[in-house]
Order: sequence, then C-alpha cells, then structure tokens
Amino acid sequence: MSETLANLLNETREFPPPDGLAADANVKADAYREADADRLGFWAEQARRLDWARDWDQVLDWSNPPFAKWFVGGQLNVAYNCVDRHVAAGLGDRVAIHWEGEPGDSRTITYADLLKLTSQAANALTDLGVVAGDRVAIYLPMIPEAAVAMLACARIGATHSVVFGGFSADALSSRIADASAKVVITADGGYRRGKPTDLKSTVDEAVSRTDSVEHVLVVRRTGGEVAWTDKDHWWHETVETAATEHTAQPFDAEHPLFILYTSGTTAKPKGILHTTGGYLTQTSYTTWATFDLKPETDVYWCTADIGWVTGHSYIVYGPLSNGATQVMYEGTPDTPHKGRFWDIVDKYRVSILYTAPTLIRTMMKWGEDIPAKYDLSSLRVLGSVGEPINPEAWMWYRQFVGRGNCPVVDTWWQTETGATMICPLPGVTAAKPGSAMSPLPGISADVVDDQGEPVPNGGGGFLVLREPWPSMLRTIWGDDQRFIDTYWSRFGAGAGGSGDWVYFAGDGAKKDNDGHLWLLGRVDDVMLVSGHNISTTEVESALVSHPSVAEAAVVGATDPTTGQAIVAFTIPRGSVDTSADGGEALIAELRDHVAKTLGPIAKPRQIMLVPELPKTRSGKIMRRLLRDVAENRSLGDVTTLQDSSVMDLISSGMRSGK
Ligand code: 6R9
Repeated sequence: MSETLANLLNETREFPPPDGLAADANVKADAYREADADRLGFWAEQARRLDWARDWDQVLDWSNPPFAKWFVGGQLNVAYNCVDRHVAAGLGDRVAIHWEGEPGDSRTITYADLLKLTSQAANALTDLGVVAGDRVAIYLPMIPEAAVAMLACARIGATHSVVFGGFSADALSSRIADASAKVVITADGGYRRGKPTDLKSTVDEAVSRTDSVEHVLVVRRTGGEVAWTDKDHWWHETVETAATEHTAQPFDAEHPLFILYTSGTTAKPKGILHTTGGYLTQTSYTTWATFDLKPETDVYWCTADIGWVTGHSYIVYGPLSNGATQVMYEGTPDTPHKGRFWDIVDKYRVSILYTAPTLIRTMMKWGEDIPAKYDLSSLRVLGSVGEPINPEAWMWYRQFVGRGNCPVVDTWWQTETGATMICPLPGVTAAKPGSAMSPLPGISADVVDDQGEPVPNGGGGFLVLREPWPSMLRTIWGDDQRFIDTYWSRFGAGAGGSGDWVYFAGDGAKKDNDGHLWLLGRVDDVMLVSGHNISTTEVESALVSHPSVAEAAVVGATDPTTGQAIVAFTIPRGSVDTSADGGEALIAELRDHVAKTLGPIAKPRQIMLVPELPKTRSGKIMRRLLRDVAENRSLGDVTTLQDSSVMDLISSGMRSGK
C-alpha cells in the first residue's frame, strides 16, 4: 500500500445491545475507563480469575522488547485451572462437553469425567517418558480426546503442537520436525462428510520421515484397519488403563504452553509460541467478556476446529477455564443434511454461538428457510471470527439465526494475538454490521499510514497494536529474528524509528467517522487501481449486498491501463437461475451495482460466476490462487486448500466462458 486505503463502503446501520442483556452484562462500560487508567493493573485484576500456586512479582517485564514476560515469577497449572478447581468447587457434575459425533453418536463429559480422563492421559504420557518442556504433536479429529490430550500436555508441562487433522503427511512431518516432537497423538480416523477418513497412515508416513518421534498414541474412533508399528500404542490400552489420580505441578507463567503453526502465504510455516499465565488470563477473560458467558446457565458452542487457534482459545482454554458447558461437534455442517448446525443448537439449547463468516455465507447460499425449521430461541449472543464479515452476512446472521434480538460480536484477532483483541462487548457496545468496533479493555489498537502516523477518523491504513498484551505470541519457535522481522520491523522503534515498539498485524483497516474500526483483509490483498488503494473486502461486501450473491472473492490482476484491475469471483445464491444467458445479465447488473455502491473506481473489470471458492481449512478465502487464475498463471502452493477440486471447477468454468 503506498498511501492510505480508500474508504469506500458507507454503512450506517447500528444496533444497540438488547436492554435485558445490557442490564445483566458481565462487563460494563467502566471496564474501558479502568483499563485506560491503569492497563497493567487491569490485567493483574483479570489474572486473579485464575488460581495461582505462586503470585507474580511483576505484571509485565518489557525491558527487552519485543520479548515480553507477563506475570513474572508467578506459577500456575493450566489444566488445574481448566478442570481440577471446578471439581474442587463442587462442580464435578456440571457438563463440560456435550460431544456430537458426525454419524449421530454423542457423549456427555462432566468436569469430573474430564479430570479423570486428563489425569489418566497425563499419567500415560509420563509413562511414555514425556517430561516438562518436551513437545507433543496432536493430530486428531474433533473428538473429546483432542481436548483431553491438550490438557494432559498442559498438566505435565509438555508443549503441544496441534496439527489440523486434514493436513497432509508433508505438513505434519515438517511441523513434527520443526518442534522435534517426541510423541504424536492421533486416531485411526475421524468422520467427515459422512465417511470415515484415515489419519493413521498419514501419521505413519510423517513419522517415518522424521527422527524425533519415540511413541505414537492412537485413539480408536472409526474402527478402521490400521497398520501398526513398534512405536504405536492404543489410547484405550494405555490411557484408559492408567491411574486416575494425578497431581498437577505448577509451572512458571512463561512456561511454553503450545506451538501453533500458521500456514502464511510464504514458504515455511511459522511456529507461533504461546506461554502459560498471560495466555490463560486473556483467553479466560475474553471468553467471559466477549460472549457475556454465564457458566451456570449458558450452553456455548464454537464451531471451529481444534487445529485452529480459535479451537485452542475458545474451545479448550477459554471456556474450560471459566467452567462453561459447551458443545463440540465432529463433522461438517451439511452432514447428513443442511440443517445439522441448527439441529444441534436446538438439541442442546445452545445460547452462545461462535462461528465464521464463511459458514454464515454458506448458510445464506442454502437459504433462510433451513434455519427457520428449527427452534433457535435459546440463542442470545452470536460471534464471528476468521475474516471480515460482510455487512449483509452480518445482517443475515442477526436476522435469521439471532431472530433479530441477539448481539453479533465480530471478533478480530490472530493466532499471534492468542485471544480476541478488537470486538464489541455485547452488553456495552452498539454494533455496526461489518465492524469489529473497538479494542477490548486493556488493548490498544490503532490504524496508521505508511509512515506509521495515526490516520484520522475516516481514514484507512495498517492495523497496529501499540502496547504488549498478555496472550501475545512470545516468539516464532526457534527463530527470534523472524519474529522481529515479521511483526516488529515495520513501524516504531523496531523499524529504527523513534518511540515505542509497535506490532504490525498485516491487516488493512479503516477508522470510521466515529473512530470505530473496520478490518479490510490482509494488506497483501489490497489492490492498487489507477493509483487508489482499494480493499478486496469492501468490493466483496458490495457484491454480497446484492440479493443474487451468496459469496464473492475479489483480486487485483495486472492491467495495462490501470496497473491492477478488479476481478471478482462470485457465487450466486441457490435460488438464482443463470442458464438462459450464461449469467451475462447478472454480471452486467453486478458490475453496475458495485459502481453504484462504492463508486466507479471500484467497478470490477471482470466478474466470473463460480460454484465454489478456494478456502483454507479454517475457511479463509485463498485470494492468492484466484490471482493466479485471473493472471493466467499456473497455481502456486495448494497444500493448505480445503478441497483441491475447487480450483478445477473454477478453471473449467472460466474456460467455458462463464
Ligand atoms: C483468529 C484467526 C488471522 C487473520 C487476521 C485477519 C483475519 C480474523 C477477523 C479477521 C476481519 C475479523 N481475521 N478475524 N479479519 N475481521 N473478525 O482467524 O486467526 O487464523 O491466525 O488468522 O484472520 O486477516 O490477520 P488466524
């Protein structure tokens, strides 16, 4: 981006918190003032939510930036905080996890059950020789054992590295090797789209290519045939026969809790390192604050996969440290039918739902008559994460899922930030469709121009974080220099400038006239059209605001006249019939619609109607691949693509002139 980001979309709708929710909300407006007045004092107060075995001596040590230490000298055990203390408080019978398998099987796991399972897994790992500081790779489907395995590692101070169960042997082996994992925890397989998928053979291949792995623990989920090696142990023969008592030892607040690899757009994945005390403080606080979680009465459901940071922070550590009751679902939203999610909400009386824009847009494509068939009256707070949410998708979520009376909280954060950073508070902040609104109490975010100067209200630029926060990444595993280069060398002291160290998030953003924040996608995706920086997000949102469009992805393609030209890939809604003219009339209408909504500068040069879009496994649109298509190049790295056949569909659609 050369100068600032054009500010094209003008959204004026605004929804205040519902009265009842506001009156009884966990967090009130004072929180912002308190945190502004004493940021470290505010975080110290939030850290008191946890049980510490030893108090900290200092809240933050920032004497060696950008390497932060939070709650210096403090000691605690993460698993104890997520499980044992709830049982000790008499809540052993409370359901921790209502687990729903894709084929329709289910399990109910109370906090007492979770304590037993986690203790057994901790004992089994210890018997296999795992000690504090060792790394354990976890490659599991969405089954309760995934949460148990993570907690068991935390319990004994082993650092887990969860690898998404859909990744290839290549991706798994490079992650095992990067962290020198000693043990891999996996399953024979899992269920996705109605079929058992095999995991074990992928692990065998990955393990054979690395030399650090001593043992592989295998959960039996599908009962499918598996090859067996001398490193393998069945979970049910090892964990489920282990002693059920285990005393959790406290660890230093800065003890490494987990590594999670971000795929990134560049070659080598980055192993994002999170530690113990600050991470648990912020995930615990934000789960309670962002969703107004009432652990006694709410039923919470986050639809993310555990292999994504959202699953770490908002399925495992955040909800469990609060003693919440939650739903965990193994499979896909359309198995065995397109109402599966709503069926689950109805069955468990889910009151807080946290999902991703990609899912909301998919549901829009399928039509609102599907959620209308279910009783969704238990819902009271709706969350969104993963990508900018288009205003029309936000409105659809609010209207057809939230029945018009649930606040929608759009939460901006990253693997690197560990926990939510920018989002409305459901009982305090009015919400605007498509805006993440304001930094949470204790967080300081800003939008700056390419010189690092704050942009005024109404301006756009780069999102930065000005102050360290408790759940921030501590480094990139094994590569401090890359940590500095990637996040801290763009602006401020780390770039040789004056003043403080400033974290560069890599996202474009704008401030509206009220100073509220709108996230505009990765800066790599920003288009430069005739000298104007235009965000892909705004053009996509304009397309999605047309009643015939379900999803859209926009890229800038090299153009001899304008430098870059806007090329849009658009999925029509299910009800739209384009057979008469191959979609030509619709395409013309959409080009005009974008020009009318955002101005002539944003009119796409080309619009392609496509059946699907390429997405990562966590549901983010992979614009990089669409740019390859738009510029007639062969495709780059497709290993993080969720479904590789999608690119064939798109390319063949283009060849047939659609
Ligand atoms: C939690 C997670 C991080 C990137 C981030 C941004 C995008 C996430 C968003 C959002 C706009 C939101 N992103 N939430 N953009 N509004 N509410 O997604 O982590 O997988 O590391 O991705 O996702 O671009 O920089 P991660």
